[in-house]
Amino acid sequence: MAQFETVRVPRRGFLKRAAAVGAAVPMAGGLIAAACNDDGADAANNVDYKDTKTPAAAVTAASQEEWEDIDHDHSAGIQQFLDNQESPLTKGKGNQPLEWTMDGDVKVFNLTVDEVEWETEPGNIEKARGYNNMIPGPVIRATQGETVRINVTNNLTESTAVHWHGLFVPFSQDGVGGLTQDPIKPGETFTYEFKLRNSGTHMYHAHHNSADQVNRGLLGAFIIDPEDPSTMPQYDKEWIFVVNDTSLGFTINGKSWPATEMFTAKLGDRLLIRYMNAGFMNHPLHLHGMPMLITAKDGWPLPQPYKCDTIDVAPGSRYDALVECTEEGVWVFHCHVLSHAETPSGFFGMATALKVEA
Ligand SMILES: [Cu+2]
Repeated sequence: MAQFETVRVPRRGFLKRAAAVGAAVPMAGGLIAAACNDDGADAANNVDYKDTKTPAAAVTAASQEEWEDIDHDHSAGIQQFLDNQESPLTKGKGNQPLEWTMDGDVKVFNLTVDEVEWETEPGNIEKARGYNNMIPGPVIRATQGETVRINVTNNLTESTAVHWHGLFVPFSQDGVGGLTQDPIKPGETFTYEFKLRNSGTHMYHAHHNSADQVNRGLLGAFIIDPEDPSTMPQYDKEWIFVVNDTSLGFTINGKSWPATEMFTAKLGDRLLIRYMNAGFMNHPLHLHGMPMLITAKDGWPLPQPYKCDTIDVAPGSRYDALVECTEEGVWVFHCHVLSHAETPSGFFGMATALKVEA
């Protein structure tokens, strides 16, 4: 592991960092960073910014870095991020809508649980797990009152089970391996079926060896539109915003800056952000430029919505936030535990932007 006290991040460290981040592997529920110390000089540059001990290290490194290098690296990172919006710098994209078929009145979805090689930032490929080979998993969407059937095929090398996080379901369908069902063994398919009783921003995720399975990618959004649309705010655009940490680094929708996706809205749009956290840590997510109106917590409408510019999303929780896009610009959007989002080399990890254009 890199020794933070002696670390300096020179200009070339900007690219070097990607390799260092890729070297961390989860083990026994914790994190062991194995830097690519192929030679002494490179070892000094291999700062693992994913490590939770980073803040002091970042400050030390900053004080040792030439200010011109800091400026250069910040600009270079922002340029990479902007380039990523024109042409993605990494392979793979999560949160894609999940197709369904109808069997009578039942909406039928198919999920596979897969071992995946997932590129979180340019050149950094992690041994991850994903539903339908993507991180976050595909978005399951249906309307309150519908009955859904979800066929889950386990392609992992270990057992799994799927929990429907936030939904009213019969006990037998709650997806806790060893409690509500036998775990789904490698190669097996298990079918869940239940009626959607409560609307809102929910999730599905592994609930078997879950500290490892969820943290390495087995989580997706489960959006249930209300039967009566007047029970939630009207919106023009929707941004599903899944954060994660530790095993795959600090990510938004499975990607780390500069590979995170910028969201574009038009001036005057009402944007609904649906936050969810698959990680081990709280992430106070901060949008520049405009306030957010928090309208729901864990899928339940708040009796008294409130405005804020930073919303602390705890593991497992969801928030609905409405943004009136009144201010033109490219507004940075990042976790305000700043060690999850910035280093002396500029943004990394949990950072993106909201572009509001005329
Ligand atoms: Cu954070």
